[in-house]
Amino acid sequence: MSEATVHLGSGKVRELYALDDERLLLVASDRISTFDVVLPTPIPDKGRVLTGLSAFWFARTKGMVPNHLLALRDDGRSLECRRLEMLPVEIVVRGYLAGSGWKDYTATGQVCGHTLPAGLREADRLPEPIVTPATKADTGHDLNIDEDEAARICGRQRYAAAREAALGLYRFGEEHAARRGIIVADTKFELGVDQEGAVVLGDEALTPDSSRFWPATGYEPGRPQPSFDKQFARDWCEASGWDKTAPGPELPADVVAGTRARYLEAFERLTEISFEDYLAEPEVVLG
Ligand code: Q0Z
Repeated sequence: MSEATVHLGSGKVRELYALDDERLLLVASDRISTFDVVLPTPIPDKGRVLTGLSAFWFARTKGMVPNHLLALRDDGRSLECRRLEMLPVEIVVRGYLAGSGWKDYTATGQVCGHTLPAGLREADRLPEPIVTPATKADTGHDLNIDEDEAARICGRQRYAAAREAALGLYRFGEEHAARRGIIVADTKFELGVDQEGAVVLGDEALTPDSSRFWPATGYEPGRPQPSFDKQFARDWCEASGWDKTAPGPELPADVVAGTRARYLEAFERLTEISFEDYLAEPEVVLG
């Protein structure tokens, strides 16, 4: 990294730097968060898996929705990006009923203003994907809002463009993943606007950290589904008796190895590229 690189901010597991007035550098660490807490033990190569997957999706969807990717660095964990004016709402697309969507549905029969059919079970596939925007609340937690509120916040035209982009991206990713045995239950997109006023996909896209990935094998609505990537770590944390407040527990080596293997498996199934080939030349995912 050049000396002029300015650190702009930290996410739970990522760092953001300014390269110049027009370009940012997004760096994915090997940190893992579970139950909303970053664990002290890294998962080797997790940041490379997420960066490679994002770059893979950016390359394959750029004809459908323009995105911020300028370059994938040789370290395999850093993306050079166009600087955008980010929309103040996150666009979540849900194809299955999980998490806060399931919770809201059990309480009200609705999710973010979408009235859903009666009788759905936890983890059921929805008749069609729904868009459920959210704002960053002061607590750092996301606050679900309805689409009308999102349209007021973003401007109607901008919101309409962002929601169509997000729906198209989700349908593409969900179908691609399903053919490779991974259910994308839901996913969060962060979109922005470029200098020409076009809506552009930013941040990371269709990664295990921005999505719920479930193994298609063993999928059974009516109960919570295991996470494709984090389930070993979650199970170990649950069994350890940890009270889920910071700091989290150190993970034992076998749990680290099992979790790393699941991330690599997600990468290889979705990209059909060996992770070894990615490490040798990250740009293979752009082809
Ligand atoms: C992304 C974030 C991270 C902390 C701002 N292309 C872009 N243009 C303008 N802003 C952003 C992007 Cl990606 C942007 N974030 C999220 C990422 C660390 C915060 F790695 N914030």
